[in-house]
Amino acid sequence: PSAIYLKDYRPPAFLIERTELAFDLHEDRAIVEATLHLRRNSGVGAGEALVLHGQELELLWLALDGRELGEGEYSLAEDSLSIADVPDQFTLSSRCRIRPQDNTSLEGLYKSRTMFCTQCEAEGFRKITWYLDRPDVMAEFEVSIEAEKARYPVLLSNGNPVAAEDLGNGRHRARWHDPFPKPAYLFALVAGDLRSVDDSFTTRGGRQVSLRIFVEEKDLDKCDHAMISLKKSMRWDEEVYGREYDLDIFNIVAVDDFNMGAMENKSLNIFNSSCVLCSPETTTDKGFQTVEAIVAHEYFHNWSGNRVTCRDWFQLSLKEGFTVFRDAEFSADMGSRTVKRVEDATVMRTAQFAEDAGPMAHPVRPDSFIEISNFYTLTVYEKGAEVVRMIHTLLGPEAFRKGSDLYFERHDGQAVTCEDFVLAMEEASGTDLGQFRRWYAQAGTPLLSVGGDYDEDAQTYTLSVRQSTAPTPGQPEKQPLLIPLAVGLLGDAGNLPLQLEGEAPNVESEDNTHLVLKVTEAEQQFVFSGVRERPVPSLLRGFSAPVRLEYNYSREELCALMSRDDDGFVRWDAAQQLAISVLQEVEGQIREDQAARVDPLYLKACETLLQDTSLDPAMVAEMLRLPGEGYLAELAARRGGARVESIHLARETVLKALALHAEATWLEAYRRNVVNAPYAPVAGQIAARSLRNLSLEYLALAREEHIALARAQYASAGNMTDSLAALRVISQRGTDAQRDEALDDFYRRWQAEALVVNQWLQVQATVPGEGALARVQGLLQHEAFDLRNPNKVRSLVGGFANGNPLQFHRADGAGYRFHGEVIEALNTSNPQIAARLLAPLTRWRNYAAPQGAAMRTELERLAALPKLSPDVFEVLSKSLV
Ligand code: DPP
Ligand code: ZN
Repeated sequence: PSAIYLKDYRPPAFLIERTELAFDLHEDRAIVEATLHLRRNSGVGAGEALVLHGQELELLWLALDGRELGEGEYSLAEDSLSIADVPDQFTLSSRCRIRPQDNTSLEGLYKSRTMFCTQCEAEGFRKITWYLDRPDVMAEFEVSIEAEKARYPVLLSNGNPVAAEDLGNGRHRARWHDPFPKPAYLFALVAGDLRSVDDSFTTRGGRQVSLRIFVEEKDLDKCDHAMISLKKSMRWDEEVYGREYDLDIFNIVAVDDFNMGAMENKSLNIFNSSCVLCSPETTTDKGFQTVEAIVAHEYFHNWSGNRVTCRDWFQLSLKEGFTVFRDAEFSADMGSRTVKRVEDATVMRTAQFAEDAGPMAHPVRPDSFIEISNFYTLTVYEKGAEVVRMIHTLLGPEAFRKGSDLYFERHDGQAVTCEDFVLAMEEASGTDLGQFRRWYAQAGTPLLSVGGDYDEDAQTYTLSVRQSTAPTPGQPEKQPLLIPLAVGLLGDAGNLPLQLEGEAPNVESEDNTHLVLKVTEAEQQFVFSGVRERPVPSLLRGFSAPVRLEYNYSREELCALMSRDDDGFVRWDAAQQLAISVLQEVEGQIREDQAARVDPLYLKACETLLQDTSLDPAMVAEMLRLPGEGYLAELAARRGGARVESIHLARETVLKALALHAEATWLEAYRRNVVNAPYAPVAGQIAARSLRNLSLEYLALAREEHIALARAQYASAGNMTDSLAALRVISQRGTDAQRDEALDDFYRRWQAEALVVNQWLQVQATVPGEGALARVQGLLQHEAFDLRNPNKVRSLVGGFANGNPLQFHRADGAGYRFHGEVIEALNTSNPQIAARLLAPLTRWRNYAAPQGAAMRTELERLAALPKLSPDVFEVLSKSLV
């Protein structure tokens, strides 16, 4: 496999105006007839041959303008079909045989349980028929689907239904027409025995849109939340972005076997069932929030993705970064803005920064790739969203809205680039984003090192800021970025008014205590005047840029920020920094065989926080949740290599100290935060459950007797959030007998609910102790497990690698070997999932001996296997450089 480069982009030599597809679906084959109305793209590659993409297609027949082509008139190569001599305008018809029932890659047309469905992004359409499978070729689609009526009563595709016919022989046919020209990656087809929940939405412009969520009959009672979320999203996009829906139909289908979360196919969104089905009995609060966010995300793609799409796959963040930003703002408006921001910042700092620091590091707009499926990453999605958020911060909400209006208006119906987005933002706002553009091109996480200096006589406070970005693969030299650094200055009685020396009075925020500094140089100073007392700087407020920030805070200063700053993110971040400094200190003591001592200042600060009932319990929970072992390992990597055992011991020690120190307060928080109202996934209830269940975790650590609380909660829980939280505590902290009893009971109760069973698999993957690997290996054979189902693989195998650090990183390397063997199997059946599972092993450089070396050994073993998929090959080869 070889890399392709952004710099080699060329417009397509041919365009497709209309695409007619006829599917004939059978149990052992599907026959696909395609008629493509093609023409040369004027001015591009005159006289060039037509080259179509195709994979695993059995070509049965090919005709040009109705005349069948003989074997000498076209040439078939691996993954392409070329015809040398074609007119300027013509139709090309083909008939192919494909085998959906054997398609385990879950790209193209495949079977999930009893239904046919498709996943075409990014390059799955070429597994359906010969085509120009690139996003800058947009066609109007006419689709006919024929199938057995009894097994597949529902036949769906994009756009509007135009006909339904009974064919008399037990088969039937439906025809669909999508009036909006679209790239092939947005094509979708579904055939199955499905029921629907129906609703409707009237757009601001008066269009009546019929909304349907299609599921298997048994799941009909799990669609309400997705439907409510869809209607909220449609309204929100009208209100916040002025975007209305553009067809009379919007369909969602739930599918069990799905590589991604969901897919925004025009008017026929296909969802991983885990991202659409919800009920209080079977779904956690987190699950409800995920469904709301993903339904919104896919809906928002109708404008940011479908109406305006990407020119090429290097521009993926054009639609994904922008759409993640849109869904994050939507979620913030629907729930708690600060909690959402903290959650997103956590994902950035724990997972995206790790990606940026690893062998797969790439810019938000990558400049090369081997397999595009490997670039549906946290960098393209989440960092891409942070880049859009920074534009929003720099321009302000009104100018940003003008920019998005201009972008949608100017590029409606086009396939465009990240540059087009930035240009629209620049033009509409009159802001120069010249230097800012580097965020799209430069990989790696910038480091901001900040120092503060108070001059009491002059009453000035000077912030000295240095920025740097470490080299990443292929980018040894880095340039300074434009970084919006939101700051405040905390005084004894609250946040101080801010006045930058030599600047007009700060009127940006109502109370003048918040300012966005524009850091543009490698080194820069900002001087505040009229500062009457020595302040504690409140930095990177609201996580204003996706950077690492270093400031040498004392623990007292962190306590001050944590308890009194008026920025919720900074308060949370101060609690995290304090926890990290305590954890690192304890780890040092453990490594030097000293008695571990947890700083009482930290314990006291946490207890005070927990006692303050005026605070949002959700924020208190986030602040008292210790950073995970994976993140601590990532931090340790920069300090000489992570040692999993001492990190684990240190974290357990601090957890236990905090549990014991505040035991009575935890108990009080546990009792106080009980929810008596009927379950609803609303911010107030979610917050209470979150703090209550965190309290339960600490209590179980403080004293064995408190396991009884978990067992009582498990026995009486009326919703999955409380039930699963109790099950986790029992599994992690209870005796073997208690754990086995609870796990068995849970399975007996929920074995008919696949999504709940996935949670059960994940809980088992994280059970501590020597027996963990054998347990996980055993579960691979369990009736509830299926290697072909990505959700199950993620729950069990991903759950073990990411959620059981001590056992995954066993010193004998058996955890890695197990992991590698699963990847080996998936390399053949589902390369996308195989490549994704490699991520934990790619971090081998972060770990001290013996783990680091053993991880590398496993990667080398995999790299030597014959027949690696391009997906797996790319990750392995980049990781082993
Ligand atoms: N389905 C994926 C998403 O919505 C890819 N477009 O992000
Ligand atoms: Zn998306």
